[in-house]
Amino acid sequence: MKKWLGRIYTRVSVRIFGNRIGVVTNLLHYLFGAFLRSISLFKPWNTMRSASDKGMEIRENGYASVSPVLSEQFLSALSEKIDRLIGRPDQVIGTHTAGGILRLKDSFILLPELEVLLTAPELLNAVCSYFSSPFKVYSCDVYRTFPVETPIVEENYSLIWHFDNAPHSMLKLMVYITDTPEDRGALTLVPKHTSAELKRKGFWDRLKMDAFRSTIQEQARTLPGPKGTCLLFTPQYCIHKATLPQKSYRDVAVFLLFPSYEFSRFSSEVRRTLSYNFGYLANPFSGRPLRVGDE
Ligand SMILES: O=C(O)CCC(=O)C(=O)O
Repeated sequence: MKKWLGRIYTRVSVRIFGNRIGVVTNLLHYLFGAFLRSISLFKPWNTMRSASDKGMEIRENGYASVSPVLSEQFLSALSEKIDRLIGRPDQVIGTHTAGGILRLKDSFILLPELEVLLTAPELLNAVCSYFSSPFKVYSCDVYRTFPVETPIVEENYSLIWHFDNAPHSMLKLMVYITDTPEDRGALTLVPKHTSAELKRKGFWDRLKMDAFRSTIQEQARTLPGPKGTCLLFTPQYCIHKATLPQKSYRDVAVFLLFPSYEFSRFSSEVRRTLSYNFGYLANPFSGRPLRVGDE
């Protein structure tokens, strides 16, 4: 009985909201959007709308790629530092190595220079144009994926095609810290329009995808790029998956972004909070996170 009710709830919620994060959380995010739109009448944000056509691209396709925004020197130094930190067993969550993933603990505390990425003008323009408002950073996550002969998907469910279960307004920023050609773990996704069609036809549960597999594989796009490439995408609208590199490894920094009436400021306390926020922003008014922890 409980299982049945769960299934009905999923079907109805995915049909209405496109996710299953709960009615109250969805309504809070829609209300917050309306609040931002109403106060934008008194703030000069609408000038941002035409500032970047990347915002338009994200709206239309569900994703956009912004070319490396930082110097080669900065990116190499960052990459070497991450490599050193990931080499320290006390600094990583190593429990999912059978899934080909190692997550850095305290990412934004140890890597305050990541702020430079978030404040690069090309990115600011693209994100503000997408949201038509300033934005706040909800979380920061730095991880490495690496080859595993037979990965255990239960240790890394990102390896299976999926939608993220997240509020409509969330935007994900993934920055390649290492050069990421197709065979080194580039992200793969299905553009928003086709993904929406598959969601309408019933694709939601990543463990029940057989009927959708061939369309997903036909329509999927792999997004390679040199280090510093910034992928902005809406994982709740685009079916996507991780692919382990065939050789070497891939490091990324991932930030979850939400529209806001002001930009985040990154004090050491804020960087600590962002390093431990996981899931999604549960309440955009209070800033309450869904989950706090190491992963
Ligand atoms: O690491 C990747 O390439 C994709 C990760 C993923 O599935 C996600 O961010 O939801």
